Amino acid sequence: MSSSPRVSTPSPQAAPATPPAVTPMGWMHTARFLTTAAQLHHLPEMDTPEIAFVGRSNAGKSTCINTLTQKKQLAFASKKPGRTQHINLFALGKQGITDTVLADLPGYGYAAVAKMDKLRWQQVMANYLVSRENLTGIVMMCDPRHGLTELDDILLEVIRPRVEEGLKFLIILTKADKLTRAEQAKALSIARLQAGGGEVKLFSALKKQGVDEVAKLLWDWTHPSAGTAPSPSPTEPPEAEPEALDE
Ligand SMILES: Nc1nc2c(ncn2[C@@H]2O[C@H](COP(=O)(O)OP(=O)(O)OP(=O)(O)O)[C@@H](O)[C@H]2O)c(=O)[nH]1
Ligand SMILES: [Mg+2]
Repeated sequence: MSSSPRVSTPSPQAAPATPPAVTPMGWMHTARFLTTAAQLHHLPEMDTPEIAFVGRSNAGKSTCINTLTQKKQLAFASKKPGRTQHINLFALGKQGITDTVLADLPGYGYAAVAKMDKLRWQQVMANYLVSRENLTGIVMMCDPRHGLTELDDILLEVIRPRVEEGLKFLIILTKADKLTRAEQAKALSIARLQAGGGEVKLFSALKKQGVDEVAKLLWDWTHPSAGTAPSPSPTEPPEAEPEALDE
């Protein structure tokens, strides 16, 4: 990968203590498009922490990024599965200084994709997850109505050694608005058993459920020296009106 461009940004550890005015949500709102790549060697090498969003096609990865960052068009979201076909990187950080990168990955398990393309993509993703040096955390998006699928389990196996070495891991149960409270509680306890000690959170882009909590967790992952961000207040009103989602 020596031919790849190296994007050099200050290490967050070396940064001065974060001013208290920066909240995880404020930090999320600094998101901007960084680059897109169809293949691994086209990704810029970076030394900033990177968090990858992975999961089945249509699980809600791109919508989750748009909801967290409050930018409706940042990542391409669509009713049609297979919408995201490249690795798309987004930069986070105040004053234009990138301190974290979010990676929106194409989904897997989309039946209409040709077999060879599927295999090629699985290989690209496995290579990315195993070899991306600045990868700090993985967010696995899972529609709790389908549960963790065989491909999710394969991915969990691929990343297990890195998780054991300290890579952060979160399962987000998406589209929680589709479940009753009892179903949400059940889905949460099942996923916790499968997460092998990783975190699990319920999330709804429609109801803005779990948004503050996920933002805070990602902040804590990537700013270990800044201390834990204050927990979001449960009474805090949602930052935006619910939008119409069609799935
Ligand atoms: N009801 C509801 N629908 C959602 C939610 N999140 C996403 N969706 C819908 O689910 C569909 C797929 O969302 P995407 O964000 O494009 O899914 P993706 O995981 O990025 O899909 P690929 O790019 O194909 O891998 C869209 O129609 C979204 O509107 C949610 O929290 N609630
Ligand atoms: Mg997508």
